[in-house]
Amino acid sequence: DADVVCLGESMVTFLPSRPGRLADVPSFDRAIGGAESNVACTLARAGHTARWISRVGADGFGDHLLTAIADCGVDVSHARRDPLRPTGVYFRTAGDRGTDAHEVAYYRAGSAASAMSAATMDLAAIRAGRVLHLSGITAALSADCLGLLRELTGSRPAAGRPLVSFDVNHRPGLWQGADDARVLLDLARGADLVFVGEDEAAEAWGITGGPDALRAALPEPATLVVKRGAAGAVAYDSRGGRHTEPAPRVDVVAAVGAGDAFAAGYLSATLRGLPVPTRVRHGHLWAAAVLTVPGDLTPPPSRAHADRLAALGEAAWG
Ligand code: KDG
Repeated sequence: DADVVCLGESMVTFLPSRPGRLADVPSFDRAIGGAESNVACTLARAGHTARWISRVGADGFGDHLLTAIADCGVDVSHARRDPLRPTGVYFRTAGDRGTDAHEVAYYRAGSAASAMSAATMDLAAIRAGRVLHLSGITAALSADCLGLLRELTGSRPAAGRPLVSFDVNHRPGLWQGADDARVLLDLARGADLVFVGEDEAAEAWGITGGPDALRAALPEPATLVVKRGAAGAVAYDSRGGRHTEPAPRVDVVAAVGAGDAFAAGYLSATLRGLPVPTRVRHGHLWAAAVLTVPGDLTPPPSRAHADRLAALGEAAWG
């Protein structure tokens, strides 16, 4: 079975041919997007076995997504086609260099993936990996998708159950006044490993007291990783450990996808049994690779290269 199963909607993404407001951009180039498939693709490119589970329409965009994700080496055999609902798409602007400021326009309401539910998905296939990676984006797609996430995050650790990894991925544009704060906090409480950005936590939950305040609000997940952008990350482990790891300095081209790469790097090191601080360093290194390219996805550093960089002394970091 797979090392990691990633479940969530992927979309055909339209990236602008030049910077500017969505209203002014004359043309777009096609790419693929989707936080969970980004994690699956990045892990597969690093030699892990990764399965992506979702639904796409029986349309050309669905064909494109399945092909592009499979081309990364991901097992897409459990992704299903929905003959009645379309593949989601989204458009975004490039953002200002070095910032994450960009406009996003989603066309995904009523998409094939938004109809995923606990009753209609193959839960055994979803739980068949060593790690199950989920994100808060899925919770915002529909009541059925939220029910599916609740089912997958609700069970206590038991033999044979995958480690449940949850990236909060708060997307304000998808929630539209729904109860995002409570829903995302509840889901995070049911996961074993949680990734959250410090800014994101302030925006979603109004928690502004820094990493320790977040751990106080989220004591349940065995591991909580609080990402602080250029300031690095703090990981809290199940034994009361608190690990602060600075991030390498990079010249940021585009921030989109960096969180997914961070999760993938962290999970890769977790699967390899490396210690928590090294997992965070791998997260930083894989994120750095994506931060320096315009798209969401780029191959991660080789294992040998990442291991060498992760082993450098404190002075080389931050
Ligand atoms: O993490 C990058 C994602 O935000 C992007 O690929 C699109 O999944 C996406 C979303 O729903 O915003």
